[in-house]
Amino acid sequence: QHDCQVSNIQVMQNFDRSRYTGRWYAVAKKDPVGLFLLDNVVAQFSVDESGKMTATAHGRVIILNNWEMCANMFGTFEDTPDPAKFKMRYWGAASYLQTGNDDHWVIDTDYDNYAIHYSCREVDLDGTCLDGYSFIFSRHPTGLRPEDQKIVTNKKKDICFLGKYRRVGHTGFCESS
Ligand code: FEN
Repeated sequence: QHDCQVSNIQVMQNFDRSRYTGRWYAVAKKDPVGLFLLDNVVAQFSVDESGKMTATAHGRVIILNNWEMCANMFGTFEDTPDPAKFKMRYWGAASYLQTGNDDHWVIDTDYDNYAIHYSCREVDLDGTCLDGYSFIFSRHPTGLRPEDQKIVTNKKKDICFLGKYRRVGHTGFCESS
């Protein structure tokens, strides 16, 4: 299970997208190569009348000239044969924000407290992830409950990102937008 092959990574069984809707606070993240969200990351997932999943996210970024901005991002999800694996197209409300099309996998969640997200952008020749990112989400802005911490640590190990996360601070920077 710890061969770090992207193709062997276990995702959430019987993922229920409707239970996943609503607000999630990022409490930790593993960054990809390149531009990303710095902190104050909050995501909001929705499922529309046709069952399609969409999401918005905001987070603090620092653009040229050291300007602090709140990046408002949008994502639409394309289903795959695995209910916990999606393709996510994303873009920003502002034109300077990068757009992309990433994998979006839900590794584990209890829907009410924690969720572990994973995205590998580039798989190496040996099958491990060369460039990827991951969010640890909590329903609580204050962080993970102690009883969820060991589950999350084990999952970080399973996806071979243990030790690569940084805590995501919430200062209220993006709360006004
Ligand atoms: C996710 C789940 C909910 C929906 C979405 C998510 C992903 C968001 C991503 C954001 C990327 C941000 C970028 C910022 C940027 C998974 C939370 C959508 C993938 C790429 C800068 C910084 C500095 C600059 C220009 C742009 O472009 N930042 O000068």
